[in-house]
Amino acid sequence: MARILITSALPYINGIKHLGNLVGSQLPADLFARYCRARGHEVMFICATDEHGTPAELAAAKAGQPVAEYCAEMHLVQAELARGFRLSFDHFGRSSSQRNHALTQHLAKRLGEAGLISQISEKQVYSVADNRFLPDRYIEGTCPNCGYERARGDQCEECTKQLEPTELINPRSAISGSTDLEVRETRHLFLRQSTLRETLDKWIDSQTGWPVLTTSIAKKWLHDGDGLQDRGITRDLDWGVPAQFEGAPWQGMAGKVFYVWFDAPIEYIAATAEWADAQGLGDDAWQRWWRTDLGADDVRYVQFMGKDNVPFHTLSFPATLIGANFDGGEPWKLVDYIKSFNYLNYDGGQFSTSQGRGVFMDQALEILPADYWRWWLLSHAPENSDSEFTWENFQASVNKDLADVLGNFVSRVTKFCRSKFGEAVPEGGEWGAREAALAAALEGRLRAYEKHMEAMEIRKAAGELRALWVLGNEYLQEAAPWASFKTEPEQAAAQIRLALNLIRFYAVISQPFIPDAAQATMRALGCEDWSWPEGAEAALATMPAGHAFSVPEVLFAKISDAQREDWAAHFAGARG
Ligand code: B3M
Ligand code: ZN
Repeated sequence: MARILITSALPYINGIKHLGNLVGSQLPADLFARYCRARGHEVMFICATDEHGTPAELAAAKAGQPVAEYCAEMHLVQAELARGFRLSFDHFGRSSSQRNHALTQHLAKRLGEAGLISQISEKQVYSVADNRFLPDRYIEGTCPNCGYERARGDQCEECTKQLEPTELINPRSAISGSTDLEVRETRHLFLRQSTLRETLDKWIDSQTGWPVLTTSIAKKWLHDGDGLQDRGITRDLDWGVPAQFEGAPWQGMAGKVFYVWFDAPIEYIAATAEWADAQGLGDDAWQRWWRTDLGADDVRYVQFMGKDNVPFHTLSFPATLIGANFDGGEPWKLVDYIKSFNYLNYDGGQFSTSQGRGVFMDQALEILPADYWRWWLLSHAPENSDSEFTWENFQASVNKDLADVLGNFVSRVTKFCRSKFGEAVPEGGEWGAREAALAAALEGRLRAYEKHMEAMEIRKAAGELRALWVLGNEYLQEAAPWASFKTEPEQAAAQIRLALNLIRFYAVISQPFIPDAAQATMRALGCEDWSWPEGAEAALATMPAGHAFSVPEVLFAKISDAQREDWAAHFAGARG
């Protein structure tokens, strides 16, 4: 049994997330967390809403609400949707929590004491029309790196480059659209990342087996151009973690807050402390996950995120944690593996929050249960390249994989048994060569499935799972218990006994992908034994003859052409 710490990138508070956001971090993280728990590991699975910075302020202003109130409400909305998608967080925290305020200031102080923070008077974009500085997302313009026209002041979404607002070409205010902008002086704290360049480079080189997508992005920003730059970690904003606080090793930061990307990853740790608080546990309960001197040395830490988040997780956040350990400071747990994703596109274009394009989490659950979405999204996860959601593809996958293959198997076997033997596992008969061959085939594929799940190769894992479901259907077709029943009822009984146990086997191994269907199946089977199959043969004898069951409701309904056309038309425009 291992100890596995899993974090998903924190969804911004600025509205309901679309399916592209979901499949880029929270959902695959949940798949992995569920799998690790099913294998008996001790798991801590953490997520939170990312509540600071310009995304939060802009969204609150648009909603006409005070930002604190907006965040509190939107956190509840996002938490409810996470539950709807069955995201099994141990804790879903808030980056605006007291815990995160305290920890962010504490780490900043450590960095300051280690000489890794400097105060720099810098030029910032000031909007005359808006009467304020325009940090980060308050400013938009053309990316100097790739030419994308809607780059934001802190990062270009297109090429992932981290930017300074003053670098944008043709800048405009995101508040008023005004181009009447000036550059004015303001003082800020800078994290001296450049001094950590070699340390970070060596650390990344020492990580084995990271996905190419992750390392290539990190290496690019370490070495391209002038290399890793020092980053401003404070902003002229009201909402956030105050940069001037009691015991701070600097002066002059009153009225400023830390940059959202400085405090957001720290919330991974703070949210674990929030979890401990909520459980009524002491600090040692969360520290054993995060401090290698306090028990976290045997923890494996895995992060999930979209590719645009990679620079912050391979460079900025490690810089914070490594820096906090300077001069015999505090040894914080660094990430062991970063699983990053490309983008999911929507029907020939991009999902877009700002333009309301695509299917959003609330809308998805209004039309179909979570499992349908989980299965499609995970089996089409944008791992090696961008992938695309189309309604045709969605309909085809659901109807074929879930309804025709898995659902049909469950329904045929349970109904046949009810009509011929009654609602209990039948007795009599023995396995023949066909059953032994099936068990061997299942075992081979199960081991492949485990291997892909452990490696977080999600599409490959989904492919193996589908193949496992197909094996059952093929077996049923060939064994044809409805025919053998007439001449050799004992043989049919043995076949159905195996098939009923195979349904349980499917429920247990499919649970990380489709938890609701797995639960419903186990309930119908009257079985509470969720133990992971060690060997297929033994697993197929879990429920003995005489074990009572009932026929479950239809597990997956097919999507009709009319429904598909309806949804495609309904979601074609922007969200209202
Ligand atoms: N909220 C960005 C995003 O959702 C950001 C992630 C923070 S992870 C610490 O893409
Ligand atoms: Zn760019």
